[in-house]
Amino acid sequence: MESSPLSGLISKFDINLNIEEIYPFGNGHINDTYLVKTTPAEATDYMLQRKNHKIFKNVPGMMNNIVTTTNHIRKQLVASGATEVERKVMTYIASRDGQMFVKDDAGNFWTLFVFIADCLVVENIQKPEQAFRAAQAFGHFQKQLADLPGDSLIETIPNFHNGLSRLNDFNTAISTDAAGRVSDNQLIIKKILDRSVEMTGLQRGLDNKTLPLRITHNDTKINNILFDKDNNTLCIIDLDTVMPGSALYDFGDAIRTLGNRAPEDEPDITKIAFNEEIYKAFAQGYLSEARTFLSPNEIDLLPFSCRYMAWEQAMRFFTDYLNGDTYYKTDYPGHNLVRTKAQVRYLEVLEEQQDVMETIVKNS
Ligand code: GN1
Ligand code: MG
Repeated sequence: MESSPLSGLISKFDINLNIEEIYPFGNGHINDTYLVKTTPAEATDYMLQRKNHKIFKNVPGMMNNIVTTTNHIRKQLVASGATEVERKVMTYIASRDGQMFVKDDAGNFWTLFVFIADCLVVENIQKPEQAFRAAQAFGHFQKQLADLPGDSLIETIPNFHNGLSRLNDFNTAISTDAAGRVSDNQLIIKKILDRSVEMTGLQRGLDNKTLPLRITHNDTKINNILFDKDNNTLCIIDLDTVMPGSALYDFGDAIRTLGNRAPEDEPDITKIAFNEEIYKAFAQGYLSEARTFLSPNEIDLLPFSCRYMAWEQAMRFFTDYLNGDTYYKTDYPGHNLVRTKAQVRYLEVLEEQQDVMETIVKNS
């Protein structure tokens, strides 16, 4: 058994493990994640995660959201006679004192959950079939949570996808200009502001209730789905932001990464291009699950939601850049600026594709 500060932390969870090795895992922008390898080789491995409590200011509330939703999904899986339930929904381990986290001496919150073995995380889908299945999985996830009362969950990050509030933060970052980066980037600022009236329409729709509030994932990047080796979807992961939101956020955020032939931080913006085939497969897969509960208005707005999420993400990356890179982990100086430019370019590409995207949704 390895002895380290991390194994000391793990011993505070209500489970006895023979730890072989603990090492950093994955590439999230917010939390720190470790794989906890155990012996014997066939024993279940675990993931240890330090939650970023500067971003998630109410970790107990967030963990309550996660446990409420995973228990709800688990019950449905069991009731429907599903096999291998522990591979289809995340399982969190409580601490020995009955909390869903362990707090260390420095005030950090740690969580422990079952590692789902023999699965793949995909960073960039190329096969339409995979996109279809990913979309079904996200649509199914929303459906599974449709009968969970929204008031049982808190807003993990208040106003997370609220375009009016994000725009406000962006304007504040511009007027504060904390890192002295405004003057060099007037064109980006203009491109974002030029679209603000159209884009904030989504939030106004939620505020005046022409768009319904549902329980949504809110971070449907493609790397938040686990696939098995036969390309079947297993499980939706990264549940930190599961909370009340719009179904449009989930559709749009998935296309933000999936519909783009280049990564979200592609430095060469000439490589940013729309993947129509993948978009079509995704729209068909999503609607195969979600058509039963979406309103006609929501369905009409699916293509718009992709532009919205690219706009919002451009603004979030750029706000962080202007603030001096305090939110997202960055790999090099200027990373947030590169990300912003890539998102703005992708937004323009989506605008060029608007008619194509609308026709595909109408025919799906
Ligand atoms: C963050 O940590 P990660 O990569 O799952 C962010 C998402 C952004 C994403 C951009 C809590 O997600 O909202 O879309 O980076 N999560 C949070 O890549 O802010
Ligand atoms: Mg993630």
